[in-house]
Amino acid sequence: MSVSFCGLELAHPVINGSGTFDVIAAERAFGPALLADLPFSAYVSKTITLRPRAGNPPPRLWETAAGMVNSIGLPNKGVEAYLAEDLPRYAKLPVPLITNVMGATGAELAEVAAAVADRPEIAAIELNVSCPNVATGLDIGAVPSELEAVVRRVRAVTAKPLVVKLTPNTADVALCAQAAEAAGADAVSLINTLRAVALHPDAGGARWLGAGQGGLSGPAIRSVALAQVAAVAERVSVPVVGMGGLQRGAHAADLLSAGATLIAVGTESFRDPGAGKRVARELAELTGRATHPGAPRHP
Ligand code: RRO
Repeated sequence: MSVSFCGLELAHPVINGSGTFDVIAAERAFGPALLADLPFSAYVSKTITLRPRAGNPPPRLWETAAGMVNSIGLPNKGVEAYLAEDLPRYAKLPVPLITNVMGATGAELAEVAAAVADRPEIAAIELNVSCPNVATGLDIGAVPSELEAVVRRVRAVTAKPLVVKLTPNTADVALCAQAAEAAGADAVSLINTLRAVALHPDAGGARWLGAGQGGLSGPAIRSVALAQVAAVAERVSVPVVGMGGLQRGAHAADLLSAGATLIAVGTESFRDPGAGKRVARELAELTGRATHPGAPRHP
């Protein structure tokens, strides 16, 4: 099941979605054995920005029938404290570290990327381009020409493998993927959460989330993820990291057959912190079985 990805040799194709599995908190809760036996073949840390951010006002979560809406608002300690406090802990992980960064403009993103660019503990950088452009209200990654310019700026400041985490909130995600590739991305990852609103259960249409809107994740978005991953994989030659609502090995196999090289477990890790390990095991069993003619494909 080992897999090559952007020059990294990974033990299996299952990683985590940024912001959905906090290894520092997990070590506190479950002990150091968890880190030695990490469920993921690479670890993606949660989004960091240039300066510290408090995040959005509460409430920040809403559970839906088949998923959840979050508006966490990227609370983080900023890149300087990330490098000083978190990086030494992540460096002890037995797998490569992918650092996820975000900025409101190309200049800001390039500044964060440059700050992490020469740290040997970091194997790759993932760019989160789901930050809203204050002028248009659209995500900065939603418009292919704007995305291309942003990725070019970041490409210029780092030789590390660059993964662009595409936004699904766009007219044509494959065009965005092509723009990222043209600007020098080494890989793309998708899907981030789908823009969503939750209403207060008993306040006549008032919005529930403190920030007014958020992003939908979980099983509800699995079919959208499958469609977007397939559309992107058909149009780019860089590797694709597929994610969105997967819960089982069979769902991971679907994303791989849609053209993904790696898959990421996200919301399912909140329900089952062992989900990464389970999905990797189920996927290995399925792949093994699939080599025998007549084996059932999806349980
Ligand atoms: O922090 C968040 O609210 C957040 C981010 Br940065 C993201 O990329 N996706 C998401 O669903 N929430």
